[in-house]
Amino acid sequence: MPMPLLDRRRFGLAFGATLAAPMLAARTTAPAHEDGQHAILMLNADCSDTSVVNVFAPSVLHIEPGQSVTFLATDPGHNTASKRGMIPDGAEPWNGAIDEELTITLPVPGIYGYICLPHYEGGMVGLIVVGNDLSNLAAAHKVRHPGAARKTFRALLTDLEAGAA
Ligand SMILES: [Cu+2]
Repeated sequence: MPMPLLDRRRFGLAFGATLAAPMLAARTTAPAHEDGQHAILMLNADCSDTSVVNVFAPSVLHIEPGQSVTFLATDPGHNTASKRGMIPDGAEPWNGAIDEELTITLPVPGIYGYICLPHYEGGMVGLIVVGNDLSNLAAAHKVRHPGAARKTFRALLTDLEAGAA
């Protein structure tokens, strides 16, 4: 039976209010904040498609060199770690603890691939692009991954190359 209009509207409002912040952050290209601060949410489900579980939002984030990104432990059970071979030469790798709210600063331009260790095989991975520099794209493409991470990284890198992310 369809929901009465009023109830549906009320549900929609409540739903929208609860998810307003994650929805904003889930856009693939977040605008640079005035203070140069960015956030990536570590989520148990994608807010735009809850059938997609364990995601970073946004999965691709563009920032300027020297800006910072904070990984927020919005949902429990996740971490963030840079993926070897998927960060630019001379860049510092990172490896956060589970549920750690980790802030990293990225002065070196290029593509940074990172993973959530518990959900790596499930495809919980993401990219940060610093200074719109795609010069390590080919190198990033060559890195091997288990399970769904292979498909997810390939899709993210292909979109990036095509200018779609
Ligand atoms: Cu995870």
